[in-house]
Amino acid sequence: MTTKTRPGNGKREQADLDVVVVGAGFAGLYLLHRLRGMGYTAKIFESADDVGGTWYWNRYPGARCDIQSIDYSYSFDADLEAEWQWSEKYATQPEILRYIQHVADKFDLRRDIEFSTRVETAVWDEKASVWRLRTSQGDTVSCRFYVMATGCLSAPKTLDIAGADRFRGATYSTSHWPHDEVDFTGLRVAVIGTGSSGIQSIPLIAEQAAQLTVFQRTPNFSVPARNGPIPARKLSDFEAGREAFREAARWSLAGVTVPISDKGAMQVSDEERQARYERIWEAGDLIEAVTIFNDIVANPESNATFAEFVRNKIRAKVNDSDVAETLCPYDFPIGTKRLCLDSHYYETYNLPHVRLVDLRKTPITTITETGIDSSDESFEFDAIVFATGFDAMTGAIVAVNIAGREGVQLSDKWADGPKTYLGLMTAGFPNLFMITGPGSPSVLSNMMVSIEQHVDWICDGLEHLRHKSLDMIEPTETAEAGWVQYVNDFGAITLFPQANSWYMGANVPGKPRVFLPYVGGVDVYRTICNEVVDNDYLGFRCSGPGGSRVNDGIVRPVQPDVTILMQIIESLGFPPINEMSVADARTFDESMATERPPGPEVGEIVDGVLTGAAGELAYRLYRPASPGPHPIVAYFHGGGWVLGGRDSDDPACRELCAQSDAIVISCDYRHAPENRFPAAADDGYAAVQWIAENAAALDGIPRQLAVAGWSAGGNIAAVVCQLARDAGGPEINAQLLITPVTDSDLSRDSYVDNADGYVLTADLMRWCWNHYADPADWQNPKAAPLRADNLANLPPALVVTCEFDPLRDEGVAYAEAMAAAGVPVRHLPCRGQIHTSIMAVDMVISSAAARAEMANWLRQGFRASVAA
Ligand code: N01
Repeated sequence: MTTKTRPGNGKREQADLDVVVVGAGFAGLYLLHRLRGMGYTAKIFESADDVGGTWYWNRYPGARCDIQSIDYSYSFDADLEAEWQWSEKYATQPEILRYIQHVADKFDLRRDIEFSTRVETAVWDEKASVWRLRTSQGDTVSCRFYVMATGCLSAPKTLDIAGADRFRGATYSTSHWPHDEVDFTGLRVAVIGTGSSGIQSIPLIAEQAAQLTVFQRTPNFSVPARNGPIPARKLSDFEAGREAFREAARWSLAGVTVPISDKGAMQVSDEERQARYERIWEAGDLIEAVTIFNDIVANPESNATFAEFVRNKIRAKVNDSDVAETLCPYDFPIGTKRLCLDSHYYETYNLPHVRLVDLRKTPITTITETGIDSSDESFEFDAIVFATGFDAMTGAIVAVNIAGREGVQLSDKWADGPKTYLGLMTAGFPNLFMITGPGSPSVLSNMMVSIEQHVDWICDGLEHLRHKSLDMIEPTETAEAGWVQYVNDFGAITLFPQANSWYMGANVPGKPRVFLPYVGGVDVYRTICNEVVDNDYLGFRCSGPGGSRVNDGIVRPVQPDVTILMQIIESLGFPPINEMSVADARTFDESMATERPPGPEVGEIVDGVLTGAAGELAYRLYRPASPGPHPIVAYFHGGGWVLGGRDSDDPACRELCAQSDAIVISCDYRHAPENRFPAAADDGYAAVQWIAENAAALDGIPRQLAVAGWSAGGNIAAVVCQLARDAGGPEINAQLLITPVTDSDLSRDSYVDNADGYVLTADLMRWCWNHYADPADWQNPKAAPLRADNLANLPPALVVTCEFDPLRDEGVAYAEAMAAAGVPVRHLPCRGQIHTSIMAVDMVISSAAARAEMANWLRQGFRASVAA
């Protein structure tokens, strides 16, 4: 193929094609159709000799989709939808392939597909601003845009079993099954691998084989598919309004409309939990299985109940109890490896000619000319079936030698794990798109919905460029790093990272262990992708004859579970607290405290009364379960000196007690506006004096005393340390200041940047300050401890700040000022957290590590003070 120079543009070369697409599966075909419709010249290169992608190759017996047929089909063409009828709930591979072939025929797609041709190298030519490709046929072709539509599960994992090439009998791979029918009748057959492919094929191979031996390394969870006719309800929903049905799927969690529970598994009675599990066992739908409760893949306790339910089903189905136990998975949470859907898989092990070999007990030592040797037995076989899986999500992409700017190889850039922006593009590789790439919902969704969304997004992007006379688009490094972080953060608040799954790259030796897909759901993901566009392609740099521009930024800098918390709060539609009367604000604040998880158990909780600066004050004491005596932490609640109390911070105090192994005494203090400055500070100091004097009576360790507080409570804790220093006691070992108020300057950057939108607003802080103190007192170090002349000789401090908090900068300033005065200070900045999320025990998982660190710091501080 030749290259031409674009008329009227001496600088940029006219490419042979506007777009080259790799892969003629569902993604490539729809993309080709769209591109043609938009008037682009486009071609697909496909290594197979026909369309189909994964459904072309995976022809093993029993191969079916595990998403229901109606959902797993294109939505872009009403005629196509109307004319195609699926015959079963879960279509077989041949039927799906017929559907894809029908689509190729209907839209006359084959004429722009070069079959039996691989793209071997793709090199970005910076000067000409084109991609230069070389194919397995020796052709070269240039294109402006290059799209990898190569599928997530298309590159088979390299066989990592010794002697695999020695076997003289027939070998088969589920992922590259012969086109001619394979007949196992009368044969001794081995199957290695018990993932979805193994679990689907084993019952059918067993029907033919004289002997079937299954080599299992890791058992998997599988639920019955209950295949049959398309469920009547689903069919009628679909027929009643196809577009509405599709639109609902596009805005659903997994690209399939199933009811999503708003309850966690532990929030219902044992009977209801069991009943729900039984219901989904009958339903035969893997999306429903993991959404029957909203925390199956997030809460270990909930997960364990479902896992045990499935294990009991396995035990009930398999006659031999040892075999049943071998089939029971224990070493990963259910749902964190793709749940399998089967037809009579477990029952197959009741057949007399089927045997299960547990490779955990007797690993394969080698494959031989005639069979398989395990550590304690030699097996003879006529045929071996490898169902050993894929180099998922990245394998097919890096299989092409892709070189971006300055010749950087994509495989090198991704050596420590894939880095993408939105799973669609990667920095340094302009005009290279991936469909359902790593960092997008892809394999955690109905692929058809995700494919269509990506194709549409890419096509809209190309239109945008054309409209603006631009021809180059690429994510910025900042945007990409932010997205990679966000995808990891989302993975980290689930149980997925606990499994050695292909989602984690853990099935391929040497592959970096990184959570590959985006777990936040297709609905949230679609919102984000749209937001990027609406914000003028946030995170992208674009250039071309129409100019160049960079719109740098991070699309989701807040932790995913914090965002969910903020959305819940927003959805409640309450007016801002600072627009409420104090009485209403307190009622509201108290009502919020009743609707949350209680926090962990502690040894004992006792309410009592201590002596404040102007009378008695209530306190709540949390005692660890371990034998006393214990060090004591005097804790001051948040609430802007106006709101809050022992109840508001109760879960946080329980957790602090349980994790620090110290007594935590949550002390009341007089509230403003009834008792204005310095009442709260004076009460705080008096409370600490009282605690110090009564430490032994409280079964605390005398002189093992720390102060802690959150927000305005952090302000009181900081002030108490200064007062104690100046008054010569009591001795305080440590101060834990959690997002503390330390100053009255409301003009710092963090006040401006986070003035609104992160629950604690600048207006609310102003409301608190106004209630607490006269402006004349705002500079007083007893109100604004940062303003103290002397910050030396204060107790060692841990200052916790949150990224999206108006109080962030004053916390940082206080930490720096104390450090400059010689105080041992640790600053713990909490990325992606807001003022309230840091204390949301059992609601915000992403802040748990920070709280554990605070408790640990206290624990170590107490230990160090004992040693000293
Ligand atoms: O692959 P897998 P798969 N020695 O990786 C074992 C989709 N899919 O092709 O877990 C011994 O799940 C390996 O053991 P272990 C679906 O998303 C969908 O079955 O590594 N054993 C495991 O048991 C699915 O999740 C459908 O210890 C070895 C098995 O091989 C994904 O594709 C159908 C081994 C591989 O399981 C992948 O499924 C089919 C070794 N050296 C696939 N190496 C449907 O739509 C690997 N194993 C229904």
